[in-house]
Amino acid sequence: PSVEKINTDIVTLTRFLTEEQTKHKEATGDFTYVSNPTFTAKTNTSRLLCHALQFSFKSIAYYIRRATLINLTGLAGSSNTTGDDQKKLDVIGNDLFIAAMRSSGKCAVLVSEEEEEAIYFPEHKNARYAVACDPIDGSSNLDAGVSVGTIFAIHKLAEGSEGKKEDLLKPGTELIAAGFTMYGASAQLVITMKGGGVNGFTMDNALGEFILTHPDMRIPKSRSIYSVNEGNSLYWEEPVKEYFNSLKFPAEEGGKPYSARYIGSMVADAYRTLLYGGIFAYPADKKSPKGKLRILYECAPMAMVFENAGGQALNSKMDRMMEVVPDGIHDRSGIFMGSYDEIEKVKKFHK
Ligand code: AHM
Ligand code: MG
Repeated sequence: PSVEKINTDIVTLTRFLTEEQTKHKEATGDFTYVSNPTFTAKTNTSRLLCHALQFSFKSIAYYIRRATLINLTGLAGSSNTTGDDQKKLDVIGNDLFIAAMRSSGKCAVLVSEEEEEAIYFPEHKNARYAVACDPIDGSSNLDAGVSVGTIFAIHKLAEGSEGKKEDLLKPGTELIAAGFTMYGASAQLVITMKGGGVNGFTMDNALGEFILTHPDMRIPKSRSIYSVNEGNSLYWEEPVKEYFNSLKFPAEEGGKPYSARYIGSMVADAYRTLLYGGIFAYPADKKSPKGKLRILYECAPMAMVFENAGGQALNSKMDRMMEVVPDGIHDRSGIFMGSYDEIEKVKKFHK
């Protein structure tokens, strides 16, 4: 490339968060924001948590890339809370994430898909955050080298709380930050903060940094792509069947049917949907009346990303996903998320 085309003013994730912080000085001491720039303790708080998150993404990406070479494919011989067989990488991803949160010193309570109970870090008295994560989402795809990802959601502890699971059993509207990293051809990090936009970063393996490559992501208002496991259609409720049929068999003469895209890794299906538009759905059905995906670390963080990018996310009762309050840390929900207009169509079919 010619010299003048090389970008030397690179925005790393760390730089991005620092600049956001100074932009929002007036905001409270949140995940990145500080109320008073001289109060560095708060600044450090958010940075430390963020550094720990970044490190866990980098190290999970590293092990996934090397899995086939270092005998990390296949099952670990154990199963998690919901009886899923754990892959060796599920176990490693979980351990890496827990270690990162513990060592940050800023996380008081952690819920992971791979752990039945919430994990507490009482040794960190100043920790003010509660984190939920799915360390490796889509792990059934791992051995085939298909994209998987890590999903995370961050709440602030309630005033006076030292960290309990109730700090996470809150609606998505109270999340202070959420996002996911997809380990694909490159590692892509998508992050959003309360009241903010959605920003996408690409891992530069040589620099070891996440670089801002997709600033202020907006999901297209509509696009003729649907993403759902059609193998479940026998069990779908009528409105769901009718909605998807309407995409495949357009009512108007000469209308063009939608394209189908389903990877079976929510992060990858969600990332494509965010960039290209369309809909991703995992509806509740007659076989799984509560749905498959988990509210705390799959549905709510994705809903926050989609809403902040201008899209919508609903559960199978057509409630706003962000307002759903789970009773238990591993509760499930049906979900429809995607382009604004596409979700409006889903609502029409449910009236
Ligand atoms: P996991 O967390 O055990 O990997 O399961 C979640 C995954 C999602 O990534 C994906 O959207 C869905 O399960 C696919 O399920 P199915 O194989 O039933 O289509
Ligand atoms: Mg998952």
